[in-house]
Amino acid sequence: YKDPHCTRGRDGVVHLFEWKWNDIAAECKRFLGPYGFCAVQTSPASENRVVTSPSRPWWERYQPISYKIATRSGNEDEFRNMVKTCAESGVRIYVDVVINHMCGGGGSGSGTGGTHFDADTLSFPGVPYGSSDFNDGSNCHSGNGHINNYNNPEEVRNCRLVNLLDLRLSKDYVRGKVAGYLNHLIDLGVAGFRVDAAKHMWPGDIKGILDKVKDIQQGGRPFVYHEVIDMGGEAIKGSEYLDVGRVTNFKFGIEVARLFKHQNALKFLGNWGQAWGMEATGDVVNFVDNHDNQRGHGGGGSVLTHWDPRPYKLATAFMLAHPYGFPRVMSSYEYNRANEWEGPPHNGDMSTKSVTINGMICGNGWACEHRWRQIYNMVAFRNMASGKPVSNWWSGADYQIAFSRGDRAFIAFNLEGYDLDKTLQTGLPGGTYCDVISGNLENGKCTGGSVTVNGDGTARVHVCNSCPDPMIAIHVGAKV
Ligand code: LAG
Ligand code: CA
Repeated sequence: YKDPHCTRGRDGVVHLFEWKWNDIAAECKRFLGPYGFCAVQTSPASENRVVTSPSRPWWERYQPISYKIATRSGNEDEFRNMVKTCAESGVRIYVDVVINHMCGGGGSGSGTGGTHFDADTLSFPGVPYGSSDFNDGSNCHSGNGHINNYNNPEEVRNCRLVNLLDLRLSKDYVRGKVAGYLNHLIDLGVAGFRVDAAKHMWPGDIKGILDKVKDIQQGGRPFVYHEVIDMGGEAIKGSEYLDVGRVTNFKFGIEVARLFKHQNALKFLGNWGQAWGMEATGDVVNFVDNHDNQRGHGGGGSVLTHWDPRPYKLATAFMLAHPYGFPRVMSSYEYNRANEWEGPPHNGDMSTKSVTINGMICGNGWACEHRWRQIYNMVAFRNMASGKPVSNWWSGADYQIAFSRGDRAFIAFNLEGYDLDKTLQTGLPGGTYCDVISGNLENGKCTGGSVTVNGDGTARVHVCNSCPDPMIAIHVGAKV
């Protein structure tokens, strides 16, 4: 379950949060394929509750009504076409799967696919699930049916998370229905799953489900990564899930936020990885922020987001430059930050707006961090450096570091209050390289800065401090 199944020479997944299936298809073809991304993480594909108060929040997609593929992102035909188009561009699809629960308790109505439900009687005819398919009553002993105590694993896994109707995954019937949904997605060509709310499910139940899941069409087990919010200090540990996949590494974003906000010295990054209390490189999916914690949900905490572009680009570039873990790039939309619940950019009828492209930049309120030069060029850097360890580690002052990836790539950061101007060993063959942070290699010329590497691999490295992006990055794929 730990292999992301990237096609040759690719690495990293981008979360195209709330994008429509048709827009993802177009993006695979025109951008993600050509620029070397391995995969896309989609928003949940299963039919969800239509929440009207507040009006169509992003989080309604975490309230399943059935396993029919019918959401604001599109229908099954559009989904199938997306997977096919992305595959033709060499890009995999991982789906965010919500299998711990159905919708919130109370009320009835129909979902985004028109399927009826009754959350008072625990009736979901679209699956179908009835009251005996939920943990309420017999399995949850918290008193009020909710999770009150995060130090009690029984409660965390058998009671209602924010009042969401908790599925009885110990039951073979329920496991079979969930596995049926995952197998349907595999039939549609997906290569992996981001498992929502995994902390709220027993690892043994997850194994029981995955045992019923088939191999992916590309061959092998699906890539499975579990959302386990473990920042230390709670009863449930991410390490409990490593037999059934990787875990989302929440410590990563917390630590890089401190580093790139000048609260912890960059020079300590010399042993970045497991020595920092994080899981092994093959066990994690790393991210600077995700759709939850960028708006204070899902563990919250102090993370960098696209709203603070300068440190955000530095932290994301570091994530992509360093070989530790499998990286996930966030791609957000803009909204009124006073209303963190706001759904994606929408038309008058609440349908999601399409992503428009003006040159390299997205319009219609889509932030598209993955199209920022400092980010997409670092995906290329990572692909070029694949398999090469960190070498030539250098740290000068507290907030000045540089390292190579073998003889393939080199990066330097300077968060001190003065320029970095030093001769350093880059490990690269002699020649002139474009700094892919300040520009691109176009028609044999650098549109931004460049670095001249001498025959012995040394180069005079100049990194400004007050410029927009106080880092430089060079690699063998952008040599003049
Ligand atoms: C997660 N982790 O295990 C996510 O980190 C978390 O953000 C998800 O909740 C949760 N799993 C369920 O998939 C999100 C929103 C919640 C929202 C929930 C269901 O963060 O705010 O809850 O999705 O839509 C909302 C209301 C609650 C209400 C609940 C049920 O905010 O007040 O009780 O719906 O009606
Ligand atoms: Ca549960």
